Amino acid sequence: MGLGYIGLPSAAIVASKRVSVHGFDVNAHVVETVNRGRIHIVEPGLAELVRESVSLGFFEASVTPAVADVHLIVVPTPFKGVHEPDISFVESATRTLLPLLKEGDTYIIESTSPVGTTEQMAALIFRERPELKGNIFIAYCPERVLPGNVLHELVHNDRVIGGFDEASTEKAKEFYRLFVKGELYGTNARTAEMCKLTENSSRDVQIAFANELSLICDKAGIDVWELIALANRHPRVNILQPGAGVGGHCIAVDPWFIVSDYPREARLIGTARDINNYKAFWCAEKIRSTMLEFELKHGRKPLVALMGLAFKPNIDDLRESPAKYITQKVMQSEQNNFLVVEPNIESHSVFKLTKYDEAYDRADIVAFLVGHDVFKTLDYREDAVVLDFAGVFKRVP
Ligand code: SAJ
Repeated sequence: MGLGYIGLPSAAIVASKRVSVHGFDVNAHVVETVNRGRIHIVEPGLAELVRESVSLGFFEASVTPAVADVHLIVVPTPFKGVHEPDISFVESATRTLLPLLKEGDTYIIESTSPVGTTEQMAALIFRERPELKGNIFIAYCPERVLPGNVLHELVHNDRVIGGFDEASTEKAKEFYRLFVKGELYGTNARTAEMCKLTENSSRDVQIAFANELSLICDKAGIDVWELIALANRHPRVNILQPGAGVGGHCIAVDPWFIVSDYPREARLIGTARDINNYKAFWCAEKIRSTMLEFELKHGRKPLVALMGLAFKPNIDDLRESPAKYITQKVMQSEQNNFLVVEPNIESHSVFKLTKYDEAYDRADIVAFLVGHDVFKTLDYREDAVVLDFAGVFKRVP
């Protein structure tokens, strides 16, 4: 249920094991695309896998759900209100499925979910279909794949499987053994839900530490990249990299699910979110103040290159991107005098894109917002003001 960034690759991988897969999605365009053996998202290797499994007859999609033995819920869990988790898609997928559930079925939620969601869905199922109590298997098993490396990680990552009861854990493990080569670790549903939120919060907190250091170093006149590289030579220190902020629809979102439910306790997690959001704001302010300094010094407005729009290096995904936020913010009052660059996409509906090398050569001020590999091929320009938020020119010992 749900043929998005995780549902579609999961469906294709299971189908590649010659298991019949029925993909359900509410979006008719997605269903039509998949049934033609095509894909609607960008992910290396996925197009071939979907084409093959559809043409061999093991994978078909539809806007209506089907009777099956195993049901995977892989729908989005966005925000509502002020950073509150919205599980309405999980609930509506479950309600759609309700009339089709039968004795012996396995129902698994993979969507990132606040603690207690699986118990809530179990209660919903048993309320509407009381005869299924004790007769179906219910589990939570979070996806943990990295966009850009999804097909490899779906197979090779270890999985945490939290059953509603022990029999459910075992039954869900049986399903994942079909295609997972990593270890399968059993636990209860609440722990598995919290485990997913913990993984992404842990990364967020660690990046916030690096971003905080970058602000301190800017004031102290210290090269943060060199500092972190040197500190990491300590055998028990491993600091992540600062950047223009934290983006994507996972790490910038999931920690709020903990903060929202446990606001008094989750102080570090909430503060990390604030620091990482603030970093993007700070970068925008830094670009603006550098532009003003330039104008005062040279008596004319500078030409500014904004290098990168994606939410992280070497991808074409702009969702929740701090680079895009910074670009919008600095171009709010005037659109002239900016060259916007994103080498991983052809065009953009709002920004006119300039080739990265041309923008770099022409600009008076160059702000690196994303550390794309192609930017690292450029020679450092001594005659321009370079704001290297992404560590493109970092020289590490
Ligand atoms: N970032 C930094 N500094 C770093 C590392 C990352 O600023 O040292 C930034 C990136 O530029 C990006 C953001 O953090 O803006 C997130 O990027 P990411 O590569 O850390 O993670 P995602 O969002 O692509 O995928 C994460 C992964 N989670 C963890 O690594 C704990 C992935 O395994 C999850 O499956 C995915 O979230 C998800 O779907 O939840």
